[in-house]
Amino acid sequence: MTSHNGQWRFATDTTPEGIRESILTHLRLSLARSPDTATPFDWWISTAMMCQDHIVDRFLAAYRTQKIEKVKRLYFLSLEYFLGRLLHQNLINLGIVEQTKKALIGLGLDIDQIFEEEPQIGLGNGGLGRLAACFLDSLSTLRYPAFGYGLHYEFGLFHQEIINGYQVERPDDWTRFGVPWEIIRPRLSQVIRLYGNIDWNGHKPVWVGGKDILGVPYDYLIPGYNSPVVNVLRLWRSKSTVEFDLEAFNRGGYFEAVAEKNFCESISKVLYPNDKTEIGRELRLIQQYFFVSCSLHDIVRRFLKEHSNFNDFPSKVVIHLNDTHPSIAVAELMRIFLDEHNLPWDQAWKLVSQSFAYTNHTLLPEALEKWSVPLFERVLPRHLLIIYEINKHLLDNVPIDLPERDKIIRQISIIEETYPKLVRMANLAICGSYSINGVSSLHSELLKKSLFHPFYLLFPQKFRNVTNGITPRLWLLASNPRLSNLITKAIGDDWPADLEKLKALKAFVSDPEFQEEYKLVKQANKIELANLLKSRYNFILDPDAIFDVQIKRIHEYKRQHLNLLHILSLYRRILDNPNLDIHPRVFLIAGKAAPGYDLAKCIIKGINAVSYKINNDPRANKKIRVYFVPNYGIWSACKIIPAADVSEQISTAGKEASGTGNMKLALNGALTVGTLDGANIEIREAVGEENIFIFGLKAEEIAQLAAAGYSSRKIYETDPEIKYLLDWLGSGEFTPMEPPSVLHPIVHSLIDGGDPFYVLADFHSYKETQSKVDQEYKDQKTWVSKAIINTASVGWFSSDRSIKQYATTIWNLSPCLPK
Ligand code: GL9
Repeated sequence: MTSHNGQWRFATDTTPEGIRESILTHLRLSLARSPDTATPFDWWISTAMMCQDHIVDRFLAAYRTQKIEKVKRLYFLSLEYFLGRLLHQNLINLGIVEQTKKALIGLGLDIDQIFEEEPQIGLGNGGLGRLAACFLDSLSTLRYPAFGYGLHYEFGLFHQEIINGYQVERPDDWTRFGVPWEIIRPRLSQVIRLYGNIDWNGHKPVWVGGKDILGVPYDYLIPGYNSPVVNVLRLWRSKSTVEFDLEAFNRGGYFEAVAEKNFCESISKVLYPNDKTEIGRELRLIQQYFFVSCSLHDIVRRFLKEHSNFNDFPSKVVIHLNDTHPSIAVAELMRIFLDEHNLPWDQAWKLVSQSFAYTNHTLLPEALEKWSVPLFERVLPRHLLIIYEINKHLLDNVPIDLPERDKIIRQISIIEETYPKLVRMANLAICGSYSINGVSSLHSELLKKSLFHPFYLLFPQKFRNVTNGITPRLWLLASNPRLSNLITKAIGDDWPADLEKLKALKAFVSDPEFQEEYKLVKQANKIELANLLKSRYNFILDPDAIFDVQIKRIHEYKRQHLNLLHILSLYRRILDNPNLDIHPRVFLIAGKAAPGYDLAKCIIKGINAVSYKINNDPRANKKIRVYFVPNYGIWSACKIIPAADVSEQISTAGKEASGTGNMKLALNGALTVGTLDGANIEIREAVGEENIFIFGLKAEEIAQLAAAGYSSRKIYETDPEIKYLLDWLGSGEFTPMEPPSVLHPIVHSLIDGGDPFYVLADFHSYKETQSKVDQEYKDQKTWVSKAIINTASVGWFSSDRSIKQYATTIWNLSPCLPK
């Protein structure tokens, strides 16, 4: 790359001929393959390497300027990054899709088939990890200097197979054939410590003994859309500091010799597939500490290369805690300042508490990590002392005259006085951060009112809201080319960089020609999905039916079983009245259940059992069909979302912090059936209440019902339809080859289990709303105009808007353009 009159020109050739040459060179020199023996996988690697060359050029320029200008950087700490596939997105962001397509055609290859060769990078569980990936895209797009930090899991999110209706998990060995995006930098490895003891050297505690672990950085370069800036996602992989205990081996102790290595490598071995509930406690704590410690040492190292004085730290470094998982960072940065750089406590605390910002992603209490003090003390003895000291300062500073002071002290304390005592990591994150935000306006309000209320009383100025967003580059431009082309034809091509430009589509809402084209796009997407699901799973989808989709992790609070009850009620009405006048509908449900979450797995079985029965019942299968699409992930989302007519966002109000699938579906013209929960509320404001189907109890009504005493058994006993449906589900009729008790856990949870997510309370409201959907779909003209209004109105939900809001209101970060 060269600088010419202040203009950077990239040396890499972006003509189809140049791209072709580069692909061929990589095939020959990097893979030692010739075109006549190359497999499609070889071609995809060569194409990715060509793409990477362009990215590297930009990265070097961007990083060089950041260094020279000593800019403030964002450091984003997240235990999850759900990246999916990168080739298509990277080519889009570099602006070389068409050239690459031509180059590949010249080589006799189809670009879409090459895209399909790429293994998914599934280092995340769901919304939280995908949000982190969208944020990386937006950070580079908006030219903000940033590093993402995380863990390089050897196994990502499990693959889901459905066998006899049950979820079966298979390991995700995603790196097996190599990853061309990775840049391994062993020279930048970090050594971190675990376990050991405290030596009281006079008054100064010294952490001695313990075990050293090596963290090796694997870098992913993240280009932005139409942007010269490339940022880095640095993922740490754990290794042993001593490769191999030769002495033990020579003594004949082979297993002893490799035991140490195995322990160290186990740290970054697997992504915990849990959604919310905590498991595998010690290893999980070590995972969190390992990646945080590696990252903070890397951050401090870089800071000291550019600055001489720690007083500048908060003005040059902002560290974002993506959920509670990395909050040990507050104690670790204190330890680095105190023990490794000998700063006094007050100065260290000032720097730390001005450098961290924290996003909370859920109100569900089981997701807020709490570690038992004995475990914590064993693994991180020095950090426990630091946390005690932080806690003492926190509690000492509660004003003497504060009403209910003792109660508030008990609630905000970082230590929960149970037996054994617990370290409350969320409390540590809040007290160590200058900013705390929720991810939708309802969620941020609920944080202040309930979960973090005592902190809000003490530090109201810390609390903010930043509603989530999605990157339009993936969730429209890459995944829905038909709609993208139609939009570009109507309003020009600058919407992917400024999604609010979609508002211009409002002029076309009543334009018959545009309506017709929009409808054809949806129809073509539905046919494509129908063909795909037919060839993969032998599913039969009538493209003229309503495609009704619920795609997300399987969880009681997301209420896939409410969807199931409604499907059963429709089935029953069809059996009672074969002439029932409803528009044909296909219910598509997809999602993974945490392997240890039995009820969620039972819900999957229930959906598959009902699906089998209905799809094979000629009395019903022309009107309704139900399919569970296996192995939901970014790939299937990109296929399903463009084809959806109805988006199910039916969580118990107050439980879904934001949701982001709701935004993806609305953007692609599906109408939402939803509760007033999470970002659904803001989506309703954006699209207007005529263009969304809202039902069910509101968050405060749920709270009132809970306080008044909710009896689901009473509903079951007094509501004949609900009684019929639950008895039917539990009758064994849907699982004829298995004991009738197979689906009892679902039925039991809804009756005597107390129905903790108010499924029965919302059933009738849901059912009535679904009839409205059916009625309204019959008027296609109105339906299409509502779909267009949805697409036109949700531009605000771009992750560019979220990131701009973070940068200006929380991080105080400026864009940095390479010179
Ligand atoms: C989540 C929330 O539950 C979602 O409502 C929210 O949209 C995302 C992103 O902010 O974060 N929190 C959380 O733990 N998950 C979320 O999806 N769970 C998973 O990612 C599996």
